[in-house]
Amino acid sequence: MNPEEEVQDPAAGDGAQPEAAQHCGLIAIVGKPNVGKSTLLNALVGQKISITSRKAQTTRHRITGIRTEGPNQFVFADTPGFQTRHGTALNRSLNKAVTGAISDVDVVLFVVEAGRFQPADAQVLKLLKPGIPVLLVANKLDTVHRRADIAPWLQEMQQRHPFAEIVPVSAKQPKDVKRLMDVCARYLPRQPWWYGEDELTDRSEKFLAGEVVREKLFRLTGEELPYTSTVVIDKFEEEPSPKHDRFVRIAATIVVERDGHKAIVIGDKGERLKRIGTEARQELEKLMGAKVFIELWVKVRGGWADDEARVKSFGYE
Ligand SMILES: Nc1nc2c(ncn2[C@@H]2O[C@H](COP(=O)(O)OP(=O)(O)OP(=O)(O)O)[C@@H](O)[C@H]2O)c(=O)[nH]1
Ligand SMILES: [Mg+2]
Repeated sequence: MNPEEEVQDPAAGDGAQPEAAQHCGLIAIVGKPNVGKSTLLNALVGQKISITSRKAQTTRHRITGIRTEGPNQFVFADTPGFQTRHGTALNRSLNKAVTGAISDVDVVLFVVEAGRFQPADAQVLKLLKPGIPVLLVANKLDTVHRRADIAPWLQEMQQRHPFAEIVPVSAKQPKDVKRLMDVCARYLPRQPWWYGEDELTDRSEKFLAGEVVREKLFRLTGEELPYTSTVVIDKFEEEPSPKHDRFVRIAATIVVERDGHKAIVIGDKGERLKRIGTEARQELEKLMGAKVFIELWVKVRGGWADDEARVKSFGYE
């Protein structure tokens, strides 16, 4: 078989691809907090892998999301928003995840909000290594009401840095995401795939469980709760069940910094904590195809985000 023919036909992807025709590459997604990196990762992978919220510092680890289509295997690395303000142990860990993810990649998606380029964006741009192509992804295009305003800004961006390409998108618009995928495909070297065709992430179900609880925590508390809260999974056990194909028992602790924060998380008569648990359970049941039982606790650990040992013990590298 002529491998070139395979490459020409991305729709021919549901069977095995001959190794000689396979393309595979690593694509880092970086940017300042809250620009929509994780929303984009999920859209590119076609499934929710990485949690998202309106709060900054939602992503706290490098998270791999994989998409295999036709001859192409895209290995995306979502990263935390780069922190420029406070040098806490947690922030240092977040930034380490960013700097660790940008070397040895085939292409970088540098995500900014369309029409905006701020000092925090410039700091991220400075981290990028010469020699690796950078695509400027101008996200949240749907929030730009006067499209005419965007043209001069795009020109300004082209002058700022020799971006390989500039791709304006809305992560919430499937046709934009498809267009971005097609651009990314051009940067995948020809080499055998690194992951199985059906693999979506390198993260365990236990890790995802902690992330989903943290997402519900962030979404249901909003601005009231500072970002210095985290979730630790104490138990993640698959148990035999006569009624269900899979039954998973999870216990998790939400760690906050102050008694006042604990009260916010628990809510009136425990209502909020209950809702966090219910929403997390429903989402995890779908994600894992299992019946899930989840038990949540709240613990106060003052100053944990600035305590190197504690930050490590809570699973941050
Ligand atoms: N209107 C609009 N909102 C978006 C778009 N992409 C992301 N968002 C929203 O922006 C917020 C932040 O999205 P995330 O994907 O969590 O952003 P992030 O860059 O991963 O944030 P951190 O992990 O905290 O650095 C969420 O409320 C998203 O729903 C978009 O294209 N348009
Ligand atoms: Mg994120």
